[in-house]
Amino acid sequence: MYPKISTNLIEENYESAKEIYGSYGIDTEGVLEKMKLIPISVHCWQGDDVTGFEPGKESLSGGGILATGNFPGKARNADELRMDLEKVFSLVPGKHRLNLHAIYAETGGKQVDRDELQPEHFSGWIKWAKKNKIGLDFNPTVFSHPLADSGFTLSSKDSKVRNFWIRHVRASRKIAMEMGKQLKSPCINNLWIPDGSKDLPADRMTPRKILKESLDTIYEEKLDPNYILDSVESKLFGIGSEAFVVGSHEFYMGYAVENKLMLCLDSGHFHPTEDISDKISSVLNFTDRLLLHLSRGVRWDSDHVVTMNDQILSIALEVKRSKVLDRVHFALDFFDASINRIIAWIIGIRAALKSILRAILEPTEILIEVENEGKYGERLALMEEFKSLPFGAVWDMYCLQNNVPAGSAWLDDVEEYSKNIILVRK
Ligand code: RNT
Ligand code: ZN
Repeated sequence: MYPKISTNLIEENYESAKEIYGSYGIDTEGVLEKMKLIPISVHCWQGDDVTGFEPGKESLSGGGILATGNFPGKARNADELRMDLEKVFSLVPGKHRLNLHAIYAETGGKQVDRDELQPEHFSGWIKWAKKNKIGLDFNPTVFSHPLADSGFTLSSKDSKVRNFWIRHVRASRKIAMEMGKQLKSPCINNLWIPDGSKDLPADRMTPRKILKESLDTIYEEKLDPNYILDSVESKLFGIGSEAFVVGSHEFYMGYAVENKLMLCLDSGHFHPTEDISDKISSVLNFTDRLLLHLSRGVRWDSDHVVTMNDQILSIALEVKRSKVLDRVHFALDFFDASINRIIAWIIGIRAALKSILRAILEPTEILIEVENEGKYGERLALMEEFKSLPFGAVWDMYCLQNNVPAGSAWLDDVEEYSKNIILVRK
């Protein structure tokens, strides 16, 4: 049994936190209301180590990404994955979204290649999303497939390979559009491809020209932004693409700006000391919206579970300070197979939400005021003091209002679920 915080204590603590924040001009009630409008796009792939349900596939392969660990009980089919997700959603405050990949299609055991996928293969997910009143986001899966084995997909010099992937991404846009239409909430269709090479290429220009042409073919069809929002995700390197990645940051930044697409910044896709928080106010001067993949790289793009670390906090603070909460979409992207997958999910979602809440609670106006007066010592002093404001008491209230356990009590729920459901899976 993990300690439970009593409702009385939560209310008492909240009242004093409200007063302290109030003295800095922050209205905690308003902040709690605002939190209700911020969805996190929860990635389905933490539930099965990015395996998906294609008949005969047992694990993720290729693409330069890797899920390590062998914790028992990963979801083996869509029903199990949905059940696990329901558990997860029941233990985090707020209303969120689910982010699917094309490999999570339900084809009734039939082999349907990726370029033939249709919205009907996702009708189970759409039905489930309707029932649970959540929105869906989507991703074409351009890895874990024989036609991705060469390390090149949309930038391949082989037209057979390239055209297959063009057809797949186009099919994905149709699926995403249907999701957005049926759920009455625009579906973000995010494209990430693994293309690149292990060692120094002699020609970097040709693959990038080919990728640009493939993208032009994919996005030439204009689709209704009320249903679908297209985004493109860059990367610095991957396993097996250490020397060269075709879809680099500059490449997609240029492409997104020129073609009015959304850019996706993954917090694990830059140099290990490079922080994506500083990019937010730059990118949003040139694009309408921004998708963020929150992840935690440990020495490399290792996709560790998101925690409330400096990186995630500064991302949240930048979004708040730049007043762009309505133009930024928060999504999660990690896959840890070494610990209980339900716990991994919940840690990441709660950490992201806590960071966002803590950022919204920051008395930013005061910082800007002293900054404008040139009082830089005071600015730094206040930033330090604000770190120990009682955001935890507001977080507990947010949990209470949303009927989910505050503190660590959610672990008891997961333990029960794991014992009865997860650990009995073979
Ligand atoms: C890979 C990208 C990409 C994937 C998911 C599974 O480095 O981050 O977003 O993690 O699409
Ligand atoms: Zn990502």
